[in-house]
Amino acid sequence: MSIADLIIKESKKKTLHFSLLDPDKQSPKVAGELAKIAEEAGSSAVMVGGSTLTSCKQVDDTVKIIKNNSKLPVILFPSGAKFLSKYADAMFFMSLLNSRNLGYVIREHVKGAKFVKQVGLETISMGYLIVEPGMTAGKVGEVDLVKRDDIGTAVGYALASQYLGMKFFYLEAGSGAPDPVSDEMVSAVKQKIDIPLIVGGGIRNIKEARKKAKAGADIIVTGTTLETENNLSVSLRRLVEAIEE
Ligand code: 1GP
Repeated sequence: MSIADLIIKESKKKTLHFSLLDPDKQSPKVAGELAKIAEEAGSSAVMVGGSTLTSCKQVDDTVKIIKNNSKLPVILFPSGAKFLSKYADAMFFMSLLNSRNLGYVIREHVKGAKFVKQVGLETISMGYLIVEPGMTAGKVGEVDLVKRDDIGTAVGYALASQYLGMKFFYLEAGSGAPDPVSDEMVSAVKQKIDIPLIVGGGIRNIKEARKKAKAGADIIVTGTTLETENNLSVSLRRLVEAIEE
């Protein structure tokens, strides 16, 4: 079974948690240790990516160590064609739908496609939408941010993603956002689409994670908490349990 199909199947049973590791934020060794903790806590996959990467080697080194340290699927979350790794299990073949820069919408994909074919990476198509405040991803991605209360526009992008054949839709507030996307936006999008809804950006505690799960998120992504929590193994396990309920 492909990783995408496995995720879709599992997400029908419970809300899943994905751990995001940015190779620019810690050494590969630390990333490997964090992946092990994430696996033990019940996270379902490790996403690897970030907006400020500088080399493909950074991604390769991080992915290799994560693969050595855990059995979780490693899914690339790439910001460009230069940051792909043959060592990953799959990649989000994602289009940053509200970018003004066509590179993030489709042209980087064209540049990377031959490499993807050559190494046989599983591609998981995903519509990616950045909502205020957007943080670094919003700036680097040259995004026309969707306003926090503009639910109609978010629903339009989500439906357009589904109609274009995307397998997943990701509502993103930006890594480290002071507030995640609103529960109202999550709920309205979830009610309209049939593909799994991923929500991330600014989810830093159990209460917020549970609210997003209740609002309809199928998958919750956290990144910053992995880097900052003192007692990560306990707090992440609690968060995963809270969204599964
Ligand atoms: C970024 O949504 C993810 O793409 C993670 O955000 O770092 O705020 O958890 P945080």
